[in-house]
Amino acid sequence: MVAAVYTGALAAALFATGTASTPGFTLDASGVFSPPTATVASKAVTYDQKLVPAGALINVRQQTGPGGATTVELRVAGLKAGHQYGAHIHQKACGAKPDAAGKHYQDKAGTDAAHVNNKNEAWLDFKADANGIGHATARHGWAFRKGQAGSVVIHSEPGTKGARAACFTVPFGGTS
Ligand SMILES: [Cu+2]
Repeated sequence: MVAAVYTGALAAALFATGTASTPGFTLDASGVFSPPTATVASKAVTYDQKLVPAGALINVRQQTGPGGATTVELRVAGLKAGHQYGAHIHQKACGAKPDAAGKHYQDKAGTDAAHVNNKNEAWLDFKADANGIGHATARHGWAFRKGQAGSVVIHSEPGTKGARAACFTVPFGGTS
């Protein structure tokens, strides 16, 4: 009993130290896809309704620990059953045009193979199941730079070749 109380106090002290240097961050964002022509603008925009129909659902969760390690979870529903999608975190918010989201978020910026991969970028490729439900998780030892990760873009195929089928604006939190 005494030992348990002592351990708890120690853990609280360690946590407080971590919080002071690099605060942790959590986010839970959900959206319903609609075309960019919708009267009421949505944070979730579909550019290809064959792959991401209007009314499909998306949920994105971010958890960044006090040390900066970051986990992002993606869940989608209402997509094309059995289809293989690509998905990445992009730099900017979504817009009426697919290009609005800008480039992939990168931990270390660059354009060669050493930079364009799922270790230096946050990829969330997934396959929709028979019910059109998909999920993916990306874990990294690094945190986003504040204000530089703004959306999840869903692509027509896995990897980096697919067209932009849909986009969800997410204000990912990070360090400055
Ligand atoms: Cu992308």
